[in-house]
Amino acid sequence: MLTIYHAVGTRSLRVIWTCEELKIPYQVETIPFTAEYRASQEWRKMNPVGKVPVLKDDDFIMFESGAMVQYILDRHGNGQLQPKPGTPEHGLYLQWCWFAESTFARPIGEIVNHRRVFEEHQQSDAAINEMKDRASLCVKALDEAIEGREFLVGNEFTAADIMMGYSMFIFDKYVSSDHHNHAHDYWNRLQQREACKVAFTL
Ligand SMILES: N[C@@H](CCC(=O)N[C@@H](CS)C(=O)NCC(=O)O)C(=O)O
Repeated sequence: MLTIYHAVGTRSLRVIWTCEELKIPYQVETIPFTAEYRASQEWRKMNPVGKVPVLKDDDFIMFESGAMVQYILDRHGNGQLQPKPGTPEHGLYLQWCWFAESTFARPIGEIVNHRRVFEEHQQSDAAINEMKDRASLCVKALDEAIEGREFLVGNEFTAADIMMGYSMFIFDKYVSSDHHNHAHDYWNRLQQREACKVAFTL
C-alpha cells in the first residue's frame, strides 16, 4: 500500500493527483507543516532535510515529489501518463518534469522560504523581485510552449502536466501575472480534471 505523507497545499498534491489519475489505492497521512515537526527526529528520519512530501511503499521510503511520481508510474502505471522510455517524446516529457520542479518551482519556493525565515523588516524586496523575475521567465517559456496545444507532450495528458500544474499553482499564489494567457488557460484546463480536483480538496 502506498502512503503519501501530505500537508495542505504542498507538493504531495502531485503524488495524490498521480494516484487519482491512475485510479490506484493509496492512503494519505496528513502531517503538521510546522518548523518544529519538520525539524523533529521523527520527520528527519523520513526526509533528511525536513521537507514535504514523503512516500512510503510498504517498507520503502522516499523523498522528492518528482521522483515519487515517476516511481509510481513505473511501478503501477502500466505505461500510462508517460511516453515510451528511450524515445524523444520521453526526453521531452522528462525535460518538462524537471523544468517544472528544478527550474520553475525553485525561485517560487525560495520566495516562500525567504518570507518564512525573515521578519518583514529583514526581508529584501530586491531578492524577492529577482526570484519573481526568474519565475516569470519560466512562465513565459511555458506560455510559448503551450500555445496551440492542450498538453505539454504529444496529444495526451502526461505526468509532466501534473508536475507543471503544481508549479503553476504556486506561481499564481506567490507571484502571479496578468500576461501569459496560454499558460493560465492551460492551468485552468488542468484544474477541470477530476483527479486534480480530488487532490486539491485534501
Ligand atoms: N524538490 C522537493 C521540494 C520539497 C519542498 O520544497 N517542499 C516544501 C513544501 S511544498 C517544503 O517542505 N518546504 C519547507 C522547507 O523548504 O523548509 C520536492 O519536489 O519534493
